[in-house]
Amino acid sequence: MLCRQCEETIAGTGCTKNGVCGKTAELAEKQDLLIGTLIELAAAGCDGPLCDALIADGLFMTLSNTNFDGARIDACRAEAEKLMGGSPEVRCRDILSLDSDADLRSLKEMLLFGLKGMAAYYHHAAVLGGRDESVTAFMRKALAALAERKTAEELVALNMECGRTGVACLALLDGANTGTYGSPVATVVRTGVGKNPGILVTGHDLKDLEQILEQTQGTGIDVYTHGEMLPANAYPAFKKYSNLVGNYGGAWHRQKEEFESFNGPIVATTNCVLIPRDSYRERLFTTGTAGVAGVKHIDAVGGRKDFSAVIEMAKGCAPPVQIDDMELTVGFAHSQVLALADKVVGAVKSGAVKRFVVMAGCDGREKGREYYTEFARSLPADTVILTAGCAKYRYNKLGLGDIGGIPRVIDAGQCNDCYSLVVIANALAEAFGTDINGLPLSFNIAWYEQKAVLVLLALLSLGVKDIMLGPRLPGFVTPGIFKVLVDTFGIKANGSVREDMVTLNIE
Ligand code: FSO
Ligand code: SF4
Repeated sequence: MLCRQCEETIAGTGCTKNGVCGKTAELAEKQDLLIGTLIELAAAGCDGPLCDALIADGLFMTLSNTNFDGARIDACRAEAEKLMGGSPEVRCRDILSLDSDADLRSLKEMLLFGLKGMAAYYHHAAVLGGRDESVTAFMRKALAALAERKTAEELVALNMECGRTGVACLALLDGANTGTYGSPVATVVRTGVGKNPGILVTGHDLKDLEQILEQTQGTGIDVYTHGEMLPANAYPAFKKYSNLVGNYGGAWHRQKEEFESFNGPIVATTNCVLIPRDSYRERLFTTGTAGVAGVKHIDAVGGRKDFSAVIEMAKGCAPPVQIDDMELTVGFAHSQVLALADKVVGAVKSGAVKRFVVMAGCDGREKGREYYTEFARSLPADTVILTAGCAKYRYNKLGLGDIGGIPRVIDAGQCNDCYSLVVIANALAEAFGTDINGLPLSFNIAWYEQKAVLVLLALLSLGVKDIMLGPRLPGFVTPGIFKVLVDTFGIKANGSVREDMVTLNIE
């Protein structure tokens, strides 16, 4: 196997025997075959709703920490073959190394990983009825392009188009989320626990949470969010459920300890799910594109999912063990921040807020990621952090306070809500008569998996310069391509806290 799609790839260059994530060589082979089949499907000119859904879901299933169930990967590939009317000549690895030139391969991998991120966002929008033919047409076109010989210029152009289409896809998802559940409002979420047994819902799928809340009402079972589901507490549509009692735990990589101490069943709706310990394996359920071999999976039937087995299990479980008891403020998506626009602009004009730092992205388990905690803690008191994604768990419990009522950590939501940060940055730029690069705004992005690759391409396509990327550079980016990123966009690799602060010009 050779997989180097995430930040934790071995030695920063590639997992070749087993993945750090737990992916085996056998599963990697199945995922490669699935990707190859999707490429063949796109190259064969397949389109239409069935084809689009299969491409989006198939790509999503191969995203890091999403699906560890080889049988479901195979089933998805079989569906694609059926759509094509037979088994294609699958050449995924050959396709990516069609050009022996390492830089061309690097650009193709960047495109493929950006597509995986786009597929995840598109899947979430589609679940709520969102559709955009320009996004699915681009996914088909770009997949097909992976099977063709392309020049570096053509591949750079495709990557930029991937970023632009990514912005459209994020906007589609934003519209689907807010159109279905309302615009998030500032909300204080408790992290302590009650005395009832609970169900823990992790991942990003809001519709799954909605169905669990509906089906759990009146059963005496409490529902808690975990990881990337925390921002769901801020949606008006979920506030009517008194059985949604708070958030338990932190980012995905701490799930093995947290799922153990939760005591009740856990529903993993998407990435990042990890291969479970035996201590909670029986209590873990997956749904949607998520999967782990040997773990119970709940499928939708006619759009509805039956969570009764989860609820029945919860009734016989002990309540969760408390691991902390704090209050977190969430819900600062674009509409809530724009409602405070006068206050924010006034604070910048008066000098009360000197700089914003976008610290969106992913968290990860490496010790070096403590850097982000230290970075947030070391920021001057007149600096405001704009965040989205599970990267926030590195600093959202530090109690960084507020500046005249403006929280110093403005949490726009999931990584799926990065569009909010674009809207907020554009609104600030308009208020100050400049462009995004002219604002007192720095970017220090933490990446882990392929949604972050798409967000990076989206930011580059918007012309954002001088992004700090870390904690390590992607293993799939060759020195030659990194030079292009540095020369064209001023991208910076992470370094020590001190150096970064100087580079970001915030001291
Ligand atoms: Fe995190 Fe995982 Fe949302 Fe990612 S839970 S790391 S960008 O897959 O999805 O932020
Ligand atoms: Fe390695 Fe990441 Fe690929 Fe898993 S997803 S095999 S950790 S590069």
